[in-house]
Amino acid sequence: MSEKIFVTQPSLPELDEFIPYMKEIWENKWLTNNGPFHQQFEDELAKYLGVKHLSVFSNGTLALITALQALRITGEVITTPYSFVATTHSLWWNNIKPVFVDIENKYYNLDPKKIEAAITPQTTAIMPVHVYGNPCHVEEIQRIADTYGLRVIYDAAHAFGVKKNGESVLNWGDLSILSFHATKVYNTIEGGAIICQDEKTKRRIDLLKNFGIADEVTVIEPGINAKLNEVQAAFGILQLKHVDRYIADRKKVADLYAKLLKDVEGISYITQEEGIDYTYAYFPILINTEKFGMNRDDVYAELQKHDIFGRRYFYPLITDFPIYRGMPSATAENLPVATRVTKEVLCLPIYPHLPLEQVERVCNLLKSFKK
Ligand code: T4K
Repeated sequence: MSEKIFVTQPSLPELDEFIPYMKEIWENKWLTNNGPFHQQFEDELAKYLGVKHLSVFSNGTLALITALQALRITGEVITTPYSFVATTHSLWWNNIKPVFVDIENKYYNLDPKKIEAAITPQTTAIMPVHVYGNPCHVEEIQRIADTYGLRVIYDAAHAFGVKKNGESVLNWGDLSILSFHATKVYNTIEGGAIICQDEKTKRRIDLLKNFGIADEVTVIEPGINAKLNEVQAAFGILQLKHVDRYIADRKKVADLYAKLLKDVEGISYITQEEGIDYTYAYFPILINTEKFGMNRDDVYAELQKHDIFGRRYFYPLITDFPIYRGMPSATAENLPVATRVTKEVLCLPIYPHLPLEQVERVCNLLKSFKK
């Protein structure tokens, strides 16, 4: 048996590099609750990302839940069925009804042309996802939000470091959230952030992630505990020193996949628009059964026989899970593009230290399956 290759593997610095940070924490005896590393991390991360204000979190899901609380979102929120369940779960935890709108054909993001038809008097916000880190149609979404007086909260869990025309995509909308989970381009083991546009909103978010505590004797909100501890904040600072290399190495993997799979009939992949700085979070391919001669699930299973563990992100659709499938907007007729894409997508292994010979091996196997 060869070594198992998973869809991803965490990017890690050398262990020795982390020890001095740990020593400092041990000496400080300050482990959490807005400690010195936490503050330094927020400053350095905001600079790296090119955003004005951000608040780091213990994970992306709590960041999403808190983002909705920060803007006091209620009623209905328009969102996508083509994402990780955390997107919609964050609405559920806030007692908000998700209204599902289909995705477009090219990047599999929320289709702006279909948003207006889903707006009702109860709609208060749009929650699009930059799926795989490809930017949504941000200008059109903002135009709709402005016309109807809606808030926009981007689930940017996959969009660490992504830029459009030189500017961070995280600056679009009212708020954006990031995930720093182990499987992401940039990780703090677990972690996340909310990016906001002004200091006042940051103060509110900071209160909400710390039980709503304003001072020793004042609790002004029913906040939650979503703080990032000092060990992970320090790890985040260290990871920032390496992340450009992680992204450059991911690009090599993605470029090789693109080169080797370019002319394989029945396999397609996303190509970036001009002006996008992409960070290669995922390498999804779409398998057209008729043209390729084998369906996605068989390709997925065949690769596993060779110890290659791709993932069907995002299958099933969120709207296929029992908690959501009874909703009027969750029908396949309402979501034809998502219903097709979820059956065809397979995310191939991608991470900085994935040997390029393994990329070649995956591509050769795929070519050998073609009928
Ligand atoms: N919004 C969106 C759009 C998201 O995609 C996510 C998370 C969120 C919100 C919520 O953010 P967080 O609350 O998670 O910060 C993974 C991740 O757990 C999840 O963070 C991510 N999205 C989702 C797309 O993928 P699984 O269930 O696929 O993870 P798992 O454990 O199967 O890991 C995938 C592969 O990675 C494994 O086969 C092996 C490898 N792996 C994984 C871990 C955890 C390692 O090699 N080492 C590791 O430590 O959900």
